[in-house]
Amino acid sequence: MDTETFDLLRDTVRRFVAERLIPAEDEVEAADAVPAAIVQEMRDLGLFGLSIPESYGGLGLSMLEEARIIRELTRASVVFRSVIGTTVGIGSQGIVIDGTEEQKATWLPRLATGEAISSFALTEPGAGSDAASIATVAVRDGDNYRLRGTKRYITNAPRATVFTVMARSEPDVSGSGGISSFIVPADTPGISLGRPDKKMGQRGALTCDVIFDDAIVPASAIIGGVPGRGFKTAMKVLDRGRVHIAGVALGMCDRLIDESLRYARERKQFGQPIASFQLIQALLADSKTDELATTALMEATARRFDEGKNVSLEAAALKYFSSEAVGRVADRAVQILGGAGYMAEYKVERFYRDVRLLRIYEGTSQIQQVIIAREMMRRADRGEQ
Ligand code: COS
Repeated sequence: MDTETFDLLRDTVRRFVAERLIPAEDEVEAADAVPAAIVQEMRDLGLFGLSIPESYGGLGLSMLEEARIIRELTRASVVFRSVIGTTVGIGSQGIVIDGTEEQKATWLPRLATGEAISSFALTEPGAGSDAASIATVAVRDGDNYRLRGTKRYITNAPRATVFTVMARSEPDVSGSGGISSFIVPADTPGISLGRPDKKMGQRGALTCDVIFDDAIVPASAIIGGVPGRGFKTAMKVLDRGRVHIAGVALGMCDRLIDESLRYARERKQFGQPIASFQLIQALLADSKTDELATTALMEATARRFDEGKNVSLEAAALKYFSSEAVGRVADRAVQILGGAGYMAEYKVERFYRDVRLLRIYEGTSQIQQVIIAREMMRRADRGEQ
């Protein structure tokens, strides 16, 4: 996208955040739902199509552009981002990266407009960090597969039109090689949803179980058309998703730092604004340093992704660093606001709870550490840095 058009998009999102989303945050928290009118406005702005190629009706943003737009959006409650998050990210990107031409033509134009909403179904009751241990099966039945199993904590499942579902299709192949990714319309008979999950934070972001009880899908629903490649598709999707998450972390950092600074300049103790005290300044300075370091890392990793280079290590490091950094920033924000930081009406309390998930979803911090170290060793084996 040329700079001028991108700046226009960024300004539009910035205005939408300030005028529409931030004022609606309390309503979303109280109702545990994003108003339908806001979801529609997100459609109208083209936000569902950020990452879908232009040839399929999306905005076709680069990774760097997408991360920057997500950063703008998540200055408002991260829950608004979650409405578009799976369609922009993990729910659609399997089709974008590895889908057949027919799969792309069928799904991407509808996802780009937000007419269809996609959701990524990998995690299960018995499989989280160990993604290759999934037990959901896809049993071959003529030209079809029958899906059986339960997926857990599936973001946007209650509003999804389509799931990308990782299931074990090759009974003779153990581990990751026996897994395929399927494109499964949500209205397929045999699919049911569990009760909405009650969460620590991110109220209004919808998650629940998705149960497959002999849901029948055609063999042509396998992403890329070749069975046994689903785990790799999922890993590629997650590599990319981790750069997107850094954009989320940064938007939240920006807001928390704004709130911290504003409060520190207004609040007076001992006859002066608390911002004039060096111990408060140290908290502010550490948060700003975390934000700047995350920005540098995110921009470098997104550029590397856009150059077509492998980012498994870099994206894991970025996700690890950014999610831990925003956790520190949120903790300091509560500390700077003191008693007010603990009170719901000052909003920082909500950010503190919401931000906790970033260190867990799309791979825990500990899994990112594992990926970083393994990739370091692989690169050393190949004589690379
Ligand atoms: N891109 C492309 N291919 C990848 C890949 C990536 N990022 N990561 C792994 N693969 C490939 C490997 O190259 C290997 O291929 P071969 O069999 O041809 O050699 C295959 O996939 C299996 O990889 P690996 O042996 O590393 O699999 P593991 O079971 O050891 O994977 C980790 C371990 C931790 C990397 C994986 O389970 C993981 O990412 N877990 C976290 C999952 C997660 O983020 N869950 C969050 C919920 S989903 S929102």
